[in-house]
Amino acid sequence: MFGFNKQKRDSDTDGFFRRLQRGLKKTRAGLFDGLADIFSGNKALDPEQLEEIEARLLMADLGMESTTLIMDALAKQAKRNRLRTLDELILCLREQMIEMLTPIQIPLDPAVGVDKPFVILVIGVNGVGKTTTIGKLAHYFSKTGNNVLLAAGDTFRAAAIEQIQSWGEKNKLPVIAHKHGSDSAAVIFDALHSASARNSDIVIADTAGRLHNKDMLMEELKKIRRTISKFNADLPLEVLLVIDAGTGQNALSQAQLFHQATGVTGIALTKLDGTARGGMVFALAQAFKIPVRFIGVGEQIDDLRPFDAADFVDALLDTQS
Ligand SMILES: Nc1nc2c(ncn2[C@@H]2O[C@H](COP(=O)(O)OP(=O)(O)OP(=O)(O)O)[C@@H](O)[C@H]2O)c(=O)[nH]1
Ligand SMILES: [Mg+2]
Repeated sequence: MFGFNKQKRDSDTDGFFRRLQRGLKKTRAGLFDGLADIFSGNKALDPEQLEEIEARLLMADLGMESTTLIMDALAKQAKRNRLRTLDELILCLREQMIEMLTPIQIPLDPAVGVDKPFVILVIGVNGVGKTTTIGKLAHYFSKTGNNVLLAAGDTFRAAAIEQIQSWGEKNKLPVIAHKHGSDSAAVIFDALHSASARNSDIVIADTAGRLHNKDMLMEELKKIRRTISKFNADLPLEVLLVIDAGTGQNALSQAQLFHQATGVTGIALTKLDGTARGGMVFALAQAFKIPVRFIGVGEQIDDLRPFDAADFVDALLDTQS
């Protein structure tokens, strides 16, 4: 609609952006469908009309804190008689939303540590896309010249080992695996040894999906973390929490409980090509300030990109083409 950011995209990125835009369609519809009727074109929105927008932001999972911040900005604009059209509203939302998400746009940089390898421990509830994200991450980091090794740390779910091995084959990368049912921490310890021997740059470790409210499983994650420190307390470690973007407000309790158990350092948002609930990113950003490192918009090896606040907001608001 507005054409921001357009010049910086090539056709590949453009395809990615379109999928993101389609994935966020439902959220966008919830925010804007039928909203044009409340604008008169020459008068700014009144407090009652602003309430309608507030309700829509809350419905779109933005959470109370983000919604309040946005509504404060909108109220200021309305006072200056600037909120007279839907386009003016969208411009104001765009500015506010980008401002909110920019602090969590911190790319994952595996070159930060002195010691090697850089370890990425991938955690999250069942079925959110952990193993698929690992396949995509392996591709992403190999492409930029890193030696990547994978650890089949999900020893629990049937066929989980075969699944990560198949991503290893696709990426032509080694996968360290033990038997089904064996100790997950031991697999990861073994992978770290192997990575040292091979001089690998990055180890990406899978873990079994677990419910965030099951104490025993969360204890296992703590044990994995301790094992990594035992191997070398100075290893740079990213604890990457994978969240399904279709989740809505439950994402907040997932983030909270995983963060309590393991100290999450980054988030990967998956399935943004499906029927995503984009508003929850704002709620997450306000509540935890944990960087969103990557977003996934599909099941293929190349369907992962670093998170970009402006792109995300433009896809959500349709302020791009
Ligand atoms: N559309 C879409 N599907 C995805 C995406 N990421 C993962 N999936 C699909 O989601 C399903 C679950 O993905 P997995 O990677 O196995 O998820 P997981 O978190 O490892 O699952 P568990 O190990 O069982 O906990 C698979 O069918 C994936 O293909 C994505 O970004 N978009
Ligand atoms: Mg898995």
